[in-house]
Amino acid sequence: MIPNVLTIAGSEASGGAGAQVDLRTFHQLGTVGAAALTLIVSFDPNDRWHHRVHPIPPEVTAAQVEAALGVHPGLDTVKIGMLGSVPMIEAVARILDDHEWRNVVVDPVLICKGQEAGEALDVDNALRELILPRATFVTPNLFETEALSGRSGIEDVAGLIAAAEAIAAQGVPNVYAKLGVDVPGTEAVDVLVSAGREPEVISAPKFGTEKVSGAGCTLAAAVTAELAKGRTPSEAARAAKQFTTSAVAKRRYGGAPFPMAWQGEP
Ligand code: PXL
Repeated sequence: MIPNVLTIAGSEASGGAGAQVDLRTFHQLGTVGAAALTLIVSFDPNDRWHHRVHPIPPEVTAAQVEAALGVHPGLDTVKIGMLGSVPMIEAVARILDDHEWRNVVVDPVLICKGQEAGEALDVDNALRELILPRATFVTPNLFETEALSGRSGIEDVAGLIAAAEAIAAQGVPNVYAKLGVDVPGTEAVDVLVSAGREPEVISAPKFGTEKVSGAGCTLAAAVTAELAKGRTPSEAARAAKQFTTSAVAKRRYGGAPFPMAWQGEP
């Protein structure tokens, strides 16, 4: 049986991030993807690639989830991507409560260029209060790790583990935190903190020094697919790291100043 998986995420029209990346990753890793959209992002090529964010009404997102669950009754693995607003976060918390999910993978996307800082703070608090306690696996980048743990100035793996443990202490069974490309060194270093296990350091060589659009979405979607296939959190994390490293190595350049991760064949 090929497992079904669902992403609840934003659309990014160029295909370099969000639901488009999730669906490609799900497909590439042998799962059948469904997608419920939360918002629509259109970069503005005439205004420094500013993200124009168009929200979708939360009840429309809930209707999409209802449709996906109706078609795929065994669906029990979901990835949560960019939610963008407090009402959407509240609606997704209800969606998470109204169905029995085995795996809830949360990519805690806090801000995207173009959002107001005040709005981002509200989203940060609502994610922490309403989504984190319902997650089985979260995948914060460095900025999100600092925001969700309340610790700033993380610059090495020890600091990353301590912050991931602080997030885990908020009731998340698996926290996969990423130092990212901006921290000096030749390796892209991540950590997995899972309840009842020693922290694991998962690292791979960096390919270049620039940020690659969709790398974070790829990682979280790959974890989602691997968990749906029955892998343990540690196995899923390692497989996802390998898949994401490969997608970054195969990145594609176009008219934007940043490349996008590519999950398919070269
Ligand atoms: O990479 C974060 C992200 C997630 N989801 C959507 C996005 C972005 C960044 O551009 O547009 C829809």
